[in-house]
Amino acid sequence: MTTDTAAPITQTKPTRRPHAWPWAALAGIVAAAALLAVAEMFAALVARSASPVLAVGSFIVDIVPRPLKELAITLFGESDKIALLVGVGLGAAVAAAVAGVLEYRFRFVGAVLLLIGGVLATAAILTRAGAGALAWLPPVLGTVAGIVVLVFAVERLKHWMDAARAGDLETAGVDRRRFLVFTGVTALGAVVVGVGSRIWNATTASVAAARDALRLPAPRTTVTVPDGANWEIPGLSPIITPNSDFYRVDTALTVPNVDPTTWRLQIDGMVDTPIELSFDDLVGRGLDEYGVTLTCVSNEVGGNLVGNAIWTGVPIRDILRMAGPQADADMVLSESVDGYTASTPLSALVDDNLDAIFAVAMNGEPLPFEHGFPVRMVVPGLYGYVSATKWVTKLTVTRFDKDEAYWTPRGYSAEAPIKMSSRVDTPKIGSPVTAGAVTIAGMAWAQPVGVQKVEVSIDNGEWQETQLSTPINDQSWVQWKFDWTAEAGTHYIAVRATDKQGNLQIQDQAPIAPDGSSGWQRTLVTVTS
Ligand SMILES: Nc1nc2c(c(=O)[nH]1)N[C@H]1C(S)=C(S)[C@@H](COP(=O)(O)O)O[C@H]1N2
Ligand SMILES: [Mo]
Repeated sequence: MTTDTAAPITQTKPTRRPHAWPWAALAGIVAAAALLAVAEMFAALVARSASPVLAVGSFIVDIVPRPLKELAITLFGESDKIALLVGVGLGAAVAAAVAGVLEYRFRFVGAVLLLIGGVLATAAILTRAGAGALAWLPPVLGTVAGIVVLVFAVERLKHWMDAARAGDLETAGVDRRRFLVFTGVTALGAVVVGVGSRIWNATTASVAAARDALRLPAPRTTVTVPDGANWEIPGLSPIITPNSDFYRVDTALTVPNVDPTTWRLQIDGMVDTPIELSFDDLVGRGLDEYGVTLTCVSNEVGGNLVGNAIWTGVPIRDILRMAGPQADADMVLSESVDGYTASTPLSALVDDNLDAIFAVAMNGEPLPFEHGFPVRMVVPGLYGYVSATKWVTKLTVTRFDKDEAYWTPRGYSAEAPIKMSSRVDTPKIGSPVTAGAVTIAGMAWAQPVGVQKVEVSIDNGEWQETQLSTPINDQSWVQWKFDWTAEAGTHYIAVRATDKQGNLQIQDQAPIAPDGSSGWQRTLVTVTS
Protein backbone atom coordinates (compact mmCIF):
# COMPACT_ATOMS: atom_id res chain seq x y z
CA MET A 1 0.00 0.00 0.00
CA THR A 2 2.48 2.57 -1.00
CA THR A 3 0.43 4.14 -3.74
CA ASP A 4 -0.92 6.87 -1.41
CA THR A 5 2.48 8.55 -1.42
CA ALA A 6 2.36 9.02 -5.11
CA ALA A 7 1.42 12.54 -6.04
CA PRO A 8 -1.78 12.95 -8.04
CA ILE A 9 -0.93 13.27 -11.68
CA THR A 10 -2.45 16.76 -11.98
CA GLN A 11 0.01 18.24 -9.49
CA THR A 12 3.01 17.21 -11.48
CA LYS A 13 1.84 19.30 -14.42
CA PRO A 14 3.39 22.77 -14.09
CA THR A 15 0.51 25.21 -13.38
CA ARG A 16 0.71 28.62 -15.03
CA ARG A 17 0.54 31.24 -12.32
CA PRO A 18 -1.08 34.40 -13.70
CA HIS A 19 0.53 37.74 -12.93
CA ALA A 20 -1.65 39.72 -10.57
CA TRP A 21 -0.49 43.25 -11.21
CA PRO A 22 -1.95 43.91 -14.70
CA TRP A 23 -5.33 42.81 -13.33
CA ALA A 24 -4.87 44.95 -10.22
CA ALA A 25 -4.04 47.93 -12.44
CA LEU A 26 -7.18 47.22 -14.46
CA ALA A 27 -9.22 47.14 -11.23
CA GLY A 28 -7.82 50.58 -10.34
CA ILE A 29 -8.70 52.04 -13.74
CA VAL A 30 -12.23 50.60 -13.62
CA ALA A 31 -12.68 52.04 -10.11
CA ALA A 32 -11.60 55.48 -11.35
CA ALA A 33 -13.99 55.19 -14.29
CA ALA A 34 -16.80 54.40 -11.85
CA LEU A 35 -15.80 57.41 -9.75
CA LEU A 36 -15.99 59.73 -12.76
CA ALA A 37 -19.19 58.22 -14.13
CA VAL A 38 -21.08 58.52 -10.84
CA ALA A 39 -19.78 62.08 -10.41
CA GLU A 40 -20.82 63.02 -13.97
CA MET A 41 -24.25 61.48 -13.43
CA PHE A 42 -24.91 63.48 -10.27
CA ALA A 43 -23.40 66.58 -11.86
CA ALA A 44 -25.93 66.30 -14.68
CA LEU A 45 -28.72 65.83 -12.12
CA VAL A 46 -27.97 68.33 -9.36
CA ALA A 47 -24.96 70.53 -10.12
CA ARG A 48 -24.11 71.00 -13.79
CA SER A 49 -20.71 72.57 -13.25
CA ALA A 50 -19.47 69.94 -10.77
CA SER A 51 -17.59 67.74 -13.25
CA PRO A 52 -14.30 66.41 -11.81
CA VAL A 53 -12.53 66.14 -15.17
CA LEU A 54 -13.47 69.66 -16.24
CA ALA A 55 -12.74 71.18 -12.83
CA VAL A 56 -9.31 69.55 -12.65
CA GLY A 57 -8.66 70.54 -16.27
CA SER A 58 -9.66 74.14 -15.57
CA PHE A 59 -7.48 74.17 -12.49
CA ILE A 60 -4.53 73.06 -14.63
CA VAL A 61 -5.34 75.70 -17.26
CA ASP A 62 -5.05 78.31 -14.52
CA ILE A 63 -1.80 77.07 -12.99
CA VAL A 64 0.33 76.07 -15.99
CA PRO A 65 3.05 78.64 -16.65
CA ARG A 66 2.74 80.77 -19.75
CA PRO A 67 5.57 79.17 -21.82
CA LEU A 68 3.90 75.78 -21.39
CA LYS A 69 0.55 77.23 -22.40
CA GLU A 70 2.11 78.77 -25.51
CA LEU A 71 3.78 75.45 -26.32
CA ALA A 72 0.39 73.73 -26.03
CA ILE A 73 -1.17 76.24 -28.39
CA THR A 74 1.73 75.84 -30.83
CA LEU A 75 1.49 72.04 -30.71
CA PHE A 76 -2.26 71.60 -30.67
CA GLY A 77 -3.65 74.91 -31.94
CA GLU A 78 -7.38 75.20 -31.48
CA SER A 79 -7.43 71.60 -30.16
CA ASP A 80 -5.38 72.64 -27.12
CA LYS A 81 -8.36 72.10 -24.82
CA ILE A 82 -8.99 68.59 -26.13
CA ALA A 83 -5.28 67.83 -25.78
CA LEU A 84 -5.42 69.03 -22.18
CA LEU A 85 -8.42 66.85 -21.36
CA VAL A 86 -6.78 63.83 -22.96
CA GLY A 87 -3.67 64.58 -20.89
CA VAL A 88 -5.70 64.83 -17.68
CA GLY A 89 -7.42 61.55 -18.56
CA LEU A 90 -4.14 59.71 -19.21
CA GLY A 91 -2.63 61.06 -16.00
CA ALA A 92 -5.67 59.94 -14.03
CA ALA A 93 -5.57 56.48 -15.66
CA VAL A 94 -1.93 55.98 -14.68
CA ALA A 95 -2.61 57.12 -11.09
CA ALA A 96 -5.62 54.81 -10.92
CA ALA A 97 -3.58 51.85 -12.18
CA VAL A 98 -1.01 52.52 -9.45
CA ALA A 99 -3.82 52.69 -6.88
CA GLY A 100 -5.08 49.30 -8.07
CA VAL A 101 -1.65 47.65 -7.74
CA LEU A 102 -1.12 49.21 -4.30
CA GLU A 103 -4.54 48.07 -3.14
CA TYR A 104 -3.65 44.53 -4.15
CA ARG A 105 -0.34 44.58 -2.30
CA PHE A 106 -1.43 46.60 0.75
CA ARG A 107 -5.07 46.49 1.65
CA PHE A 108 -6.81 49.94 1.65
CA VAL A 109 -3.71 51.82 0.51
CA GLY A 110 -5.14 52.07 -3.00
CA ALA A 111 -8.48 53.11 -1.53
CA VAL A 112 -6.75 55.92 0.36
CA LEU A 113 -5.06 57.03 -2.88
CA LEU A 114 -8.45 57.14 -4.60
CA LEU A 115 -9.82 59.09 -1.64
CA ILE A 116 -7.02 61.65 -1.99
CA GLY A 117 -7.84 61.98 -5.70
CA GLY A 118 -11.51 62.46 -4.83
CA VAL A 119 -10.70 65.12 -2.23
CA LEU A 120 -8.50 66.99 -4.74
CA ALA A 121 -11.24 66.86 -7.39
CA THR A 122 -13.79 68.10 -4.84
CA ALA A 123 -11.47 70.96 -3.91
CA ALA A 124 -11.00 71.84 -7.60
CA ILE A 125 -14.78 71.89 -8.06
CA LEU A 126 -15.59 73.89 -4.92
CA THR A 127 -12.95 76.55 -5.59
CA ARG A 128 -14.22 77.31 -9.10
CA ALA A 129 -16.29 80.42 -9.51
CA GLY A 130 -19.98 79.66 -9.80
CA ALA A 131 -19.88 76.42 -7.80
CA GLY A 132 -23.42 75.88 -6.48
CA ALA A 133 -24.46 74.78 -3.01
CA LEU A 134 -24.67 71.13 -4.07
CA ALA A 135 -21.39 71.09 -6.00
CA TRP A 136 -19.71 68.86 -3.39
CA LEU A 137 -22.24 66.07 -3.90
CA PRO A 138 -21.14 64.63 -7.29
CA PRO A 139 -17.42 64.24 -6.49
CA VAL A 140 -18.13 62.89 -2.99
CA LEU A 141 -20.65 60.27 -4.20
CA GLY A 142 -18.30 59.46 -7.08
CA THR A 143 -15.41 58.89 -4.70
CA VAL A 144 -17.50 56.58 -2.51
CA ALA A 145 -18.52 54.57 -5.58
CA GLY A 146 -14.92 54.40 -6.81
CA ILE A 147 -13.62 53.12 -3.48
CA VAL A 148 -16.34 50.46 -3.22
CA VAL A 149 -15.55 49.23 -6.73
CA LEU A 150 -11.81 49.15 -6.06
CA VAL A 151 -12.04 47.25 -2.76
CA PHE A 152 -14.56 44.78 -4.17
CA ALA A 153 -12.69 44.15 -7.43
CA VAL A 154 -9.36 43.63 -5.68
CA GLU A 155 -11.06 41.27 -3.22
CA ARG A 156 -12.28 39.21 -6.20
CA LEU A 157 -8.84 39.30 -7.74
CA LYS A 158 -7.26 37.99 -4.52
CA HIS A 159 -9.67 35.05 -4.46
CA TRP A 160 -8.71 34.23 -8.01
CA MET A 161 -4.97 34.49 -7.38
CA ASP A 162 -5.13 32.55 -4.12
CA ALA A 163 -6.94 29.70 -5.83
CA ALA A 164 -4.56 29.79 -8.78
CA ARG A 165 -1.52 29.64 -6.50
CA ALA A 166 -3.00 26.81 -4.48
CA GLY A 167 -3.37 24.95 -7.74
CA ASP A 168 -7.15 24.73 -7.36
CA LEU A 169 -7.84 25.34 -11.01
CA GLU A 170 -11.56 24.86 -10.85
CA THR A 171 -12.06 27.50 -8.12
CA ALA A 172 -9.54 29.75 -9.87
CA GLY A 173 -11.58 29.53 -13.05
CA VAL A 174 -14.77 30.52 -11.26
CA ASP A 175 -13.08 33.41 -9.41
CA ARG A 176 -11.39 34.55 -12.59
CA ARG A 177 -14.74 34.72 -14.33
CA ARG A 178 -16.28 36.59 -11.41
CA PHE A 179 -13.49 39.16 -11.44
CA LEU A 180 -13.70 39.66 -15.19
CA VAL A 181 -17.48 39.90 -15.22
CA PHE A 182 -17.48 42.41 -12.36
CA THR A 183 -14.80 44.67 -13.87
CA GLY A 184 -16.21 44.29 -17.37
CA VAL A 185 -19.77 45.17 -16.41
CA THR A 186 -18.60 48.04 -14.21
CA ALA A 187 -16.37 49.41 -16.96
CA LEU A 188 -19.12 49.23 -19.55
CA GLY A 189 -21.63 50.81 -17.17
CA ALA A 190 -19.18 53.57 -16.31
CA VAL A 191 -18.55 54.42 -19.96
CA VAL A 192 -22.26 54.44 -20.84
CA VAL A 193 -23.34 56.43 -17.76
CA GLY A 194 -20.32 58.75 -17.73
CA VAL A 195 -20.28 59.64 -21.41
CA GLY A 196 -24.06 59.77 -21.55
CA SER A 197 -24.27 62.12 -18.57
CA ARG A 198 -21.58 64.42 -19.92
CA ILE A 199 -23.23 64.68 -23.33
CA TRP A 200 -26.64 65.17 -21.78
CA ASN A 201 -25.24 67.79 -19.41
CA ALA A 202 -23.54 69.68 -22.23
CA THR A 203 -26.44 69.64 -24.66
CA THR A 204 -29.65 69.97 -22.71
CA ALA A 205 -28.84 73.18 -20.93
CA SER A 206 -32.05 75.16 -20.82
CA VAL A 207 -30.05 78.21 -21.80
CA ALA A 208 -30.08 77.11 -25.43
CA ALA A 209 -33.84 77.47 -25.38
CA ALA A 210 -33.55 80.84 -23.64
CA ARG A 211 -31.25 82.10 -26.40
CA ASP A 212 -33.59 80.86 -29.13
CA ALA A 213 -36.51 82.58 -27.43
CA LEU A 214 -34.68 85.85 -26.88
CA ARG A 215 -36.17 88.77 -28.82
CA LEU A 216 -33.95 91.82 -28.53
CA PRO A 217 -35.40 95.28 -29.12
CA ALA A 218 -34.42 96.65 -32.54
CA PRO A 219 -31.36 98.91 -32.37
CA ARG A 220 -32.09 102.66 -32.55
CA THR A 221 -29.10 103.24 -34.81
CA THR A 222 -27.45 100.81 -37.19
CA VAL A 223 -24.06 100.56 -38.82
CA THR A 224 -24.16 100.52 -42.59
CA VAL A 225 -21.34 98.90 -44.43
CA PRO A 226 -20.53 101.52 -47.08
CA ASP A 227 -20.25 100.71 -50.77
CA GLY A 228 -16.68 99.79 -51.55
CA ALA A 229 -15.99 98.51 -48.03
CA ASN A 230 -15.87 94.88 -49.03
CA TRP A 231 -13.99 93.59 -52.05
CA GLU A 232 -14.66 90.03 -52.94
CA ILE A 233 -11.22 88.83 -53.85
CA PRO A 234 -10.51 85.08 -53.53
CA GLY A 235 -8.49 84.49 -50.36
CA LEU A 236 -9.16 87.98 -48.93
CA SER A 237 -11.01 88.14 -45.58
CA PRO A 238 -14.51 89.63 -45.70
CA ILE A 239 -14.82 93.00 -43.96
CA ILE A 240 -17.44 91.56 -41.58
CA THR A 241 -16.37 88.24 -40.09
CA PRO A 242 -19.30 85.79 -39.94
CA ASN A 243 -19.96 84.58 -36.39
CA SER A 244 -19.16 81.00 -37.36
CA ASP A 245 -15.68 82.05 -38.59
CA PHE A 246 -14.91 84.41 -35.73
CA TYR A 247 -11.82 83.38 -33.74
CA ARG A 248 -12.42 82.18 -30.22
CA VAL A 249 -9.98 82.58 -27.34
CA ASP A 250 -10.78 81.97 -23.68
CA THR A 251 -9.82 79.90 -20.67
CA ALA A 252 -13.21 78.16 -20.46
CA LEU A 253 -13.05 74.38 -20.97
CA THR A 254 -16.79 74.27 -21.42
CA VAL A 255 -18.76 77.28 -22.55
CA PRO A 256 -20.53 78.81 -19.54
CA ASN A 257 -24.33 78.59 -19.64
CA VAL A 258 -25.78 81.86 -18.46
CA ASP A 259 -29.55 82.33 -18.41
CA PRO A 260 -30.47 85.89 -19.43
CA THR A 261 -33.53 85.82 -17.19
CA THR A 262 -31.40 85.31 -14.09
CA TRP A 263 -28.32 87.22 -15.34
CA ARG A 264 -27.32 90.18 -13.18
CA LEU A 265 -24.63 92.78 -13.65
CA GLN A 266 -23.17 93.98 -10.40
CA ILE A 267 -21.11 97.18 -10.20
CA ASP A 268 -19.27 97.89 -6.98
CA GLY A 269 -15.90 98.85 -5.55
CA MET A 270 -14.86 102.51 -5.61
CA VAL A 271 -18.27 103.85 -6.57
CA ASP A 272 -20.75 106.21 -4.87
CA THR A 273 -23.64 103.72 -5.19
CA PRO A 274 -23.15 100.05 -5.96
CA ILE A 275 -25.77 98.96 -8.49
CA GLU A 276 -27.22 95.77 -9.92
CA LEU A 277 -28.88 95.47 -13.33
CA SER A 278 -30.99 92.76 -14.93
CA PHE A 279 -30.80 91.89 -18.63
CA ASP A 280 -34.06 93.78 -19.23
CA ASP A 281 -32.68 96.80 -17.33
CA LEU A 282 -29.68 96.77 -19.64
CA VAL A 283 -31.37 96.36 -23.01
CA GLY A 284 -34.21 98.62 -21.82
CA ARG A 285 -31.79 101.54 -21.98
CA GLY A 286 -31.89 101.27 -25.76
CA LEU A 287 -29.58 99.47 -28.12
CA ASP A 288 -27.27 100.82 -30.82
CA GLU A 289 -24.91 99.16 -33.29
CA TYR A 290 -21.14 99.54 -33.27
CA GLY A 291 -18.61 98.18 -35.75
CA VAL A 292 -15.50 97.09 -33.84
CA THR A 293 -12.53 94.88 -34.73
CA LEU A 294 -11.54 92.57 -31.88
CA THR A 295 -7.91 91.49 -31.63
CA CYS A 296 -6.15 88.95 -29.44
CA VAL A 297 -2.80 89.72 -27.84
CA SER A 298 -1.74 86.23 -28.96
CA ASN A 299 -2.10 87.17 -32.61
CA GLU A 300 1.27 86.81 -34.34
CA VAL A 301 2.16 89.22 -37.13
CA GLY A 302 0.25 87.85 -40.13
CA GLY A 303 -1.99 85.76 -37.86
CA ASN A 304 -5.76 85.41 -37.77
CA LEU A 305 -6.76 85.88 -34.12
CA VAL A 306 -8.62 89.00 -35.18
CA GLY A 307 -12.12 89.57 -36.49
CA ASN A 308 -14.59 92.34 -37.18
CA ALA A 309 -18.25 92.35 -36.22
CA ILE A 310 -21.21 94.66 -35.87
CA TRP A 311 -22.00 94.55 -32.17
CA THR A 312 -25.31 95.66 -30.66
CA GLY A 313 -25.12 97.05 -27.18
CA VAL A 314 -25.18 99.77 -24.56
CA PRO A 315 -22.30 102.15 -23.76
CA ILE A 316 -20.48 101.07 -20.60
CA ARG A 317 -19.98 104.74 -19.62
CA ASP A 318 -23.76 105.20 -19.19
CA ILE A 319 -23.96 102.27 -16.78
CA LEU A 320 -20.77 103.21 -14.90
CA ARG A 321 -22.08 106.74 -14.38
CA MET A 322 -25.18 105.37 -12.67
CA ALA A 323 -22.82 103.94 -10.02
CA GLY A 324 -20.56 107.01 -9.92
CA PRO A 325 -16.86 105.99 -10.03
CA GLN A 326 -14.76 107.82 -7.45
CA ALA A 327 -12.08 110.30 -8.48
CA ASP A 328 -9.04 108.26 -7.41
CA ALA A 329 -10.13 105.07 -9.22
CA ASP A 330 -8.21 104.28 -12.43
CA MET A 331 -9.17 100.69 -13.34
CA VAL A 332 -12.23 98.53 -13.82
CA LEU A 333 -11.86 94.84 -13.09
CA SER A 334 -14.51 93.01 -15.11
CA GLU A 335 -15.37 89.49 -14.08
CA SER A 336 -17.09 86.69 -15.94
CA VAL A 337 -19.38 84.10 -14.45
CA ASP A 338 -16.52 81.57 -14.54
CA GLY A 339 -14.16 83.78 -12.55
CA TYR A 340 -12.07 85.13 -15.45
CA THR A 341 -11.07 88.77 -14.95
CA ALA A 342 -9.76 91.63 -17.11
CA SER A 343 -8.28 94.97 -16.09
CA THR A 344 -9.40 97.92 -18.22
CA PRO A 345 -8.38 101.53 -17.66
CA LEU A 346 -11.40 103.40 -16.30
CA SER A 347 -10.62 106.21 -18.76
CA ALA A 348 -11.19 103.87 -21.74
CA LEU A 349 -14.64 102.94 -20.42
CA VAL A 350 -15.94 106.45 -19.68
CA ASP A 351 -14.48 108.20 -22.76
CA ASP A 352 -17.25 110.04 -24.62
CA ASN A 353 -15.36 109.73 -27.89
CA LEU A 354 -14.78 105.99 -27.72
CA ASP A 355 -17.70 103.61 -27.54
CA ALA A 356 -16.88 100.86 -25.06
CA ILE A 357 -20.01 98.73 -24.86
CA PHE A 358 -21.81 95.90 -23.17
CA ALA A 359 -22.66 93.87 -26.27
CA VAL A 360 -25.72 91.61 -26.43
CA ALA A 361 -25.70 90.81 -30.14
CA MET A 362 -23.10 90.04 -32.77
CA ASN A 363 -23.80 90.55 -36.46
CA GLY A 364 -27.53 90.78 -35.84
CA GLU A 365 -28.07 87.74 -33.64
CA PRO A 366 -27.86 87.27 -29.86
CA LEU A 367 -24.24 86.61 -28.86
CA PRO A 368 -23.26 83.03 -29.68
CA PHE A 369 -22.57 81.07 -26.47
CA GLU A 370 -18.85 80.85 -27.15
CA HIS A 371 -18.66 84.61 -27.70
CA GLY A 372 -20.15 85.51 -24.32
CA PHE A 373 -23.93 85.03 -24.26
CA PRO A 374 -25.82 86.88 -22.91
CA VAL A 375 -23.52 89.90 -22.33
CA ARG A 376 -19.87 90.66 -23.07
CA MET A 377 -17.70 93.74 -23.17
CA VAL A 378 -16.21 95.20 -26.35
CA VAL A 379 -13.73 98.06 -26.04
CA PRO A 380 -12.24 99.58 -29.19
CA GLY A 381 -8.45 99.73 -29.25
CA LEU A 382 -7.62 97.33 -26.40
CA TYR A 383 -6.61 93.69 -26.76
CA GLY A 384 -9.36 91.25 -25.79
CA TYR A 385 -7.66 89.99 -22.63
CA VAL A 386 -7.76 93.46 -21.02
CA SER A 387 -11.22 94.47 -22.18
CA ALA A 388 -13.51 92.00 -23.92
CA THR A 389 -14.79 89.95 -20.96
CA LYS A 390 -17.36 87.40 -22.11
CA TRP A 391 -20.20 86.16 -19.88
CA VAL A 392 -19.58 89.30 -17.84
CA THR A 393 -21.46 89.57 -14.54
CA LYS A 394 -19.48 92.02 -12.44
CA LEU A 395 -17.46 95.22 -12.64
CA THR A 396 -15.34 96.32 -9.71
CA VAL A 397 -14.14 99.91 -9.91
CA THR A 398 -10.65 99.89 -8.42
CA ARG A 399 -7.01 100.88 -8.97
CA PHE A 400 -4.18 99.23 -10.92
CA ASP A 401 -2.05 99.33 -7.76
CA LYS A 402 -4.73 97.50 -5.76
CA ASP A 403 -6.06 94.75 -8.04
CA GLU A 404 -4.85 92.59 -10.89
CA ALA A 405 -6.57 90.56 -13.60
CA TYR A 406 -6.29 86.91 -14.72
CA TRP A 407 -3.39 87.37 -17.14
CA THR A 408 -1.38 89.94 -15.17
CA PRO A 409 0.47 87.47 -12.90
CA ARG A 410 0.85 85.17 -15.92
CA GLY A 411 3.28 87.28 -17.90
CA TYR A 412 1.08 89.80 -19.71
CA SER A 413 0.86 93.56 -19.16
CA ALA A 414 -1.93 95.02 -17.04
CA GLU A 415 -2.60 97.53 -19.82
CA ALA A 416 -2.41 96.66 -23.51
CA PRO A 417 -3.56 98.88 -26.39
CA ILE A 418 -3.77 97.03 -29.71
CA LYS A 419 -0.67 97.50 -31.86
CA MET A 420 -1.36 98.66 -35.41
CA SER A 421 -0.87 95.79 -37.84
CA SER A 422 -1.23 94.74 -41.46
CA ARG A 423 -1.18 91.34 -43.08
CA VAL A 424 -1.17 89.67 -46.47
CA ASP A 425 -4.16 87.35 -47.09
CA THR A 426 -3.41 86.52 -50.71
CA PRO A 427 -1.28 85.15 -52.31
CA LYS A 428 -0.42 82.68 -49.58
CA ILE A 429 2.85 80.89 -48.96
CA GLY A 430 2.56 77.46 -50.52
CA SER A 431 -0.12 78.47 -53.04
CA PRO A 432 1.74 79.36 -56.24
CA VAL A 433 0.24 81.88 -58.64
CA THR A 434 0.74 82.17 -62.38
CA ALA A 435 2.80 84.94 -63.88
CA GLY A 436 0.99 88.02 -65.11
CA ALA A 437 -1.61 90.14 -63.35
CA VAL A 438 -1.85 89.14 -59.68
CA THR A 439 -3.79 90.94 -56.94
CA ILE A 440 -1.98 91.12 -53.62
CA ALA A 441 -4.49 91.86 -50.86
CA GLY A 442 -4.90 91.77 -47.12
CA MET A 443 -6.21 93.46 -44.01
CA ALA A 444 -4.94 96.29 -41.81
CA TRP A 445 -6.10 97.74 -38.50
CA ALA A 446 -5.13 100.66 -36.33
CA GLN A 447 -7.73 100.96 -33.59
CA PRO A 448 -8.85 103.44 -32.39
CA VAL A 449 -7.51 106.04 -34.85
CA GLY A 450 -7.93 104.24 -38.16
CA VAL A 451 -5.67 103.28 -41.06
CA GLN A 452 -4.36 106.04 -43.29
CA LYS A 453 -2.38 103.96 -45.75
CA VAL A 454 -0.90 100.54 -46.41
CA GLU A 455 2.25 100.04 -48.42
CA VAL A 456 3.88 96.97 -49.92
CA SER A 457 7.44 96.30 -50.95
CA ILE A 458 8.25 93.55 -53.42
CA ASP A 459 11.68 91.90 -53.19
CA ASN A 460 12.92 94.65 -50.90
CA GLY A 461 12.06 97.28 -53.51
CA GLU A 462 10.62 100.71 -52.79
CA TRP A 463 7.43 100.97 -50.73
CA GLN A 464 4.37 101.39 -52.93
CA GLU A 465 1.01 102.58 -51.72
CA THR A 466 -1.91 100.17 -52.00
CA GLN A 467 -5.61 100.89 -52.47
CA LEU A 468 -7.79 100.80 -49.33
CA SER A 469 -11.42 99.69 -49.20
CA THR A 470 -13.87 102.27 -47.86
CA PRO A 471 -13.57 102.06 -44.07
CA ILE A 472 -16.67 101.30 -41.98
CA ASN A 473 -15.16 103.46 -39.23
CA ASP A 474 -11.83 103.92 -37.46
CA GLN A 475 -12.50 101.03 -35.05
CA SER A 476 -12.83 98.51 -37.87
CA TRP A 477 -10.14 97.01 -40.01
CA VAL A 478 -9.88 97.77 -43.75
CA GLN A 479 -9.00 95.72 -46.77
CA TRP A 480 -6.10 96.74 -49.00
CA LYS A 481 -5.11 95.58 -52.48
CA PHE A 482 -2.28 96.03 -54.91
CA ASP A 483 -2.16 95.15 -58.60
CA TRP A 484 1.07 93.40 -59.34
CA THR A 485 2.58 92.13 -62.55
CA ALA A 486 4.24 88.96 -61.37
CA GLU A 487 7.24 87.42 -63.06
CA ALA A 488 8.08 83.74 -62.69
CA GLY A 489 10.24 82.87 -59.71
CA THR A 490 10.03 83.38 -55.96
CA HIS A 491 9.34 86.81 -54.52
CA TYR A 492 9.11 88.44 -51.14
CA ILE A 493 6.14 90.63 -50.28
CA ALA A 494 6.41 92.91 -47.24
CA VAL A 495 3.55 95.04 -45.90
CA ARG A 496 3.26 97.93 -43.45
CA ALA A 497 0.54 100.34 -42.37
CA THR A 498 0.42 103.96 -41.26
CA ASP A 499 -2.35 105.28 -39.02
CA LYS A 500 -4.31 108.50 -39.40
CA GLN A 501 -1.99 110.26 -36.96
CA GLY A 502 0.95 109.52 -39.23
CA ASN A 503 2.45 106.77 -37.04
CA LEU A 504 4.17 104.00 -38.97
CA GLN A 505 3.54 100.38 -37.93
CA ILE A 506 6.33 99.23 -35.58
CA GLN A 507 9.10 97.56 -37.59
CA ASP A 508 10.91 95.93 -34.65
CA GLN A 509 9.77 92.38 -34.07
CA ALA A 510 8.28 91.61 -30.68
CA PRO A 511 6.75 88.36 -29.38
CA ILE A 512 3.13 88.28 -28.24
CA ALA A 513 4.07 88.51 -24.54
CA PRO A 514 3.88 90.77 -22.65
CA ASP A 515 1.78 93.18 -24.69
CA GLY A 516 1.34 92.01 -28.29
CA SER A 517 3.46 91.15 -31.34
CA SER A 518 4.97 93.70 -33.67
CA GLY A 519 6.97 93.75 -36.90
CA TRP A 520 6.29 94.01 -40.63
CA GLN A 521 5.02 90.81 -42.21
CA ARG A 522 7.19 89.48 -45.03
CA THR A 523 5.88 86.53 -47.01
CA LEU A 524 7.19 84.43 -49.82
CA VAL A 525 5.24 83.79 -53.01
CA THR A 526 6.01 81.40 -55.82
CA VAL A 527 5.10 82.52 -59.34
CA THR A 528 4.95 79.88 -62.06
CA SER A 529 5.22 80.75 -65.74
N1 LIG B 1 -14.78 85.18 -19.68
C1 LIG B 1 -13.75 85.32 -20.53
N2 LIG B 1 -13.73 86.37 -21.38
C2 LIG B 1 -12.71 86.55 -22.24
C3 LIG B 1 -11.62 85.65 -22.24
C4 LIG B 1 -11.64 84.56 -21.33
O1 LIG B 1 -10.72 83.74 -21.26
N3 LIG B 1 -12.73 84.43 -20.50
N4 LIG B 1 -10.58 85.84 -23.14
C5 LIG B 1 -10.40 87.17 -23.69
C6 LIG B 1 -9.51 87.18 -24.84
S1 LIG B 1 -7.88 86.82 -24.52
C7 LIG B 1 -9.91 87.54 -26.09
S2 LIG B 1 -8.81 87.77 -27.33
C8 LIG B 1 -11.34 87.72 -26.39
C9 LIG B 1 -11.75 86.84 -27.56
O2 LIG B 1 -13.11 86.95 -27.80
P1 LIG B 1 -13.80 85.94 -28.82
O3 LIG B 1 -13.51 84.56 -28.31
O4 LIG B 1 -15.24 86.28 -28.84
O5 LIG B 1 -13.15 86.16 -30.16
O6 LIG B 1 -12.16 87.40 -25.29
C10 LIG B 1 -11.69 87.86 -24.05
N5 LIG B 1 -12.73 87.60 -23.08
MO1 LIG C 1 -6.72 87.31 -26.33
